[in-house]
Amino acid sequence: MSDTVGKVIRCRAAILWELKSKMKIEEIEVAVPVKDQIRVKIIYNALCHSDLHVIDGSLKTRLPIILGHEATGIVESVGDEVKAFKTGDVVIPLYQPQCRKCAACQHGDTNLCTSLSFSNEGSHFTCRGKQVFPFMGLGTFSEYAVIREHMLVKIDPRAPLDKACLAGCGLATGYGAAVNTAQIRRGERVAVIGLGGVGLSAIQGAKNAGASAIYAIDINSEKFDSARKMGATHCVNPRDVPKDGKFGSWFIKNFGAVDKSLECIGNVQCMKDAVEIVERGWGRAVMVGIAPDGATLSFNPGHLTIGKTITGSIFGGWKSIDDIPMLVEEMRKGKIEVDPLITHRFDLEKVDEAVELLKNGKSIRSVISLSKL
Ligand code: PAD
Ligand code: ZN
Repeated sequence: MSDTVGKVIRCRAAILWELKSKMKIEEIEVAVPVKDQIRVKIIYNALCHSDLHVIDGSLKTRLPIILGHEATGIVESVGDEVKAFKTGDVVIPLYQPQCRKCAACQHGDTNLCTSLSFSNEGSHFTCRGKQVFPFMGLGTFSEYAVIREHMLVKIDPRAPLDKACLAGCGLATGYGAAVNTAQIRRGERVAVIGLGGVGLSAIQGAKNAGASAIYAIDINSEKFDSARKMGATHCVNPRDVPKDGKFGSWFIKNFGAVDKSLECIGNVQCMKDAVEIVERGWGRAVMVGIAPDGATLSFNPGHLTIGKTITGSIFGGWKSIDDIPMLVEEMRKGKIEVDPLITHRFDLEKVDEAVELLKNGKSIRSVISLSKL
């Protein structure tokens, strides 16, 4: 790698120039890292529904943009203020940073580090003279990306990089929402609504936490096999509810209320259902899915009066730099399963095929290969 240090790198990246369009594979320039910046050679990046939210315009960002935030890579070179990383380190980029200095980092109950300033930052990517923005400060659908030191974590170099990338978002988000945010305890009854990479990881978290019943809920019954593999005990399709019925009351009548529910779609109606189906007195409904910009959630405040808790989390509530290496370790030892989540693999040229599959409910995670190891 040494022949690239100190020089601008020209490499391939997938650029979204306009909303609701295909990404284009382009040659871009990636700047030399300065100060606390680190240039990372990206090896794998899995596609998440949050990337789709940008493409379809429901999550507003600047354009043109390089998407991608669920990646593994290898440090190529570092800026002069970087202390904890060196060339060759194996890393996961983190859209949820951990600076260790801000009030949130020093608080035990949250992972929402406030050093998150990527929306105000410029870009290290250019294409044909134009700045191209990195999604959430990362932009890892590129062979190289420049990332700040507190948005990167070292992992065990023995970890399989094509699987460990899922710890950069989907797996960590769902699993953590179950164990950290929902705080699922042994013997509890749990419902997970939405069975993508995030929901299936929530199911695995519930299973490993010792849940006694796990209801996997999705309008796409093709997801039920994967849900059972991850630990679901019952699979429920809301399309089976009689035309004149409401999902919440139908669910309670058939299965009873649950201790914990997790919404893993970003659909406001499903969020209401999640509130509806938890136990009065102690039930906890966790919102994980990201609703479209401008959406509002309304529900009968009586749900709160009778003691239900409604909450949510970003990145599964993990303190990213402290916790992600531990998750990767659990994956390496087989205590956390990843294989059932990876349904497809593509080269960067085929990234739009991965988008179509995810949009149409035909895939869980597609892992895209970028630079060669
Ligand atoms: P995905 O597209 O793989 O899965 C979504 C699932 O929901 C699919 O299986 C759909 O069939 C199902 N679904 C859609 N509509 C309904 C409905 N009305 N009723 C029941 N099921 C339905 O997405 P994903 O798992 O990659 O991501 C899920 C959400 O989580 C998405 O909104 C994403 O942006 C969000 C997310 N949040 C965080 C966070 O930190 N909070 C992190 C990563 C992703
Ligand atoms: Zn994601």
